[in-house]
Amino acid sequence: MIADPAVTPLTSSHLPSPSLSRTPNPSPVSGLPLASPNIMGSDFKAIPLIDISPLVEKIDDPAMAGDEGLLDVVRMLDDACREAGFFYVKGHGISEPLMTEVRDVTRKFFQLPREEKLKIKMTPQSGYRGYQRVGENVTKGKPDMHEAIDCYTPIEPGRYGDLAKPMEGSNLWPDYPSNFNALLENYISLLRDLSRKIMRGIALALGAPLDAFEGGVAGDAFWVLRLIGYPVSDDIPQEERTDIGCGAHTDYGLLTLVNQDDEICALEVRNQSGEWIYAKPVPGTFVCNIGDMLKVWSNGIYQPTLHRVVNNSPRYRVSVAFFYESNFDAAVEPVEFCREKTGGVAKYEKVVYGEHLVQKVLTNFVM
Ligand SMILES: O=C(O)CCC(=O)C(=O)O
Repeated sequence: MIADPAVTPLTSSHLPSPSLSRTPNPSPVSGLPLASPNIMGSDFKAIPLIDISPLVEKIDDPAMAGDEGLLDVVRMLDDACREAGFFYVKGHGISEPLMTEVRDVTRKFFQLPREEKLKIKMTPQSGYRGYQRVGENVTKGKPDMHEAIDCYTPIEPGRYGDLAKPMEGSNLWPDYPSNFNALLENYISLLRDLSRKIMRGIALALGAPLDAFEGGVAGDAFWVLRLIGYPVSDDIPQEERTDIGCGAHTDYGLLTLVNQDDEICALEVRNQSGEWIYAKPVPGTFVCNIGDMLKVWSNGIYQPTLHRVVNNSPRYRVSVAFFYESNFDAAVEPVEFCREKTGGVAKYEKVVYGEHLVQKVLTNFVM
């Protein structure tokens, strides 16, 4: 395990008393805070670590209102979303052996001969699902030094009319490792539920109803899974090499949960001064960050943070990123109560999530 000075565990003793620093809560769940009106963004030097077990255990319980443990988690989520846009979670209920196994099968797949990996090659015909070689993913026009398998919520033909046409289809699963498909399907189902719960906590942190990110916004949340391998630089031919595993970007949806390699420090998050802060591995945690749709919905109260991956280590790095998004056809716009807290004017135009995604996917790959 890597020593971890950049990770600050938050505890309730670090939190201001709601009666001193927060507006009393007018949300439907009494005893929970309403987000304060100051806009996020800071020169954070560390990414907070939050033990979300009270949230995971109680958020679906109708009798949870006023629960102190849950209230603390909600406050910590609020602080983290305002200040860093990133946070680690532990106490999330996904077992560490499962997290490790998911990374292990990913690593085993990437160790296969190229011809084997290309059996599930991503193409426009596959709905942009499947395997992409090092350099095929581009961020802001530059090839990323990673290989990946991209999986998306399956889309039946015609499901969203023309909107989803380029991404229609089912996922391409490799034959080897043989448990890949079953393992990943189970993992996706667990992460969907965990993400729903964290989004309930984020809804409360904003002072919104518990189910604000359900129904027409994310009741049928679209999900994306990227299994990513970052080769050692020396293993990439000189003429193809850049120094960036994944270029600086924000994520498209609501919430991302990254299951990262336990030993390699490579994910970097930019603070307001432009410094890159490491999201060092903390075994057993997910690194979470908020995405573009949450920024639009909250009228910028919570904003996504630029991040990138640079694998300078002499070892191959693996990460598995799960993206929890709005409904594919959701038209996301700043909600009224967030507009009121931020000067009364919508800062962002309405975005149909699926259009945003398709536009990104069509420009993200060179094949
Ligand atoms: O590999 C990682 O740690 C993060 C990957 C990432 O930022 C992404 O796929 O959007």
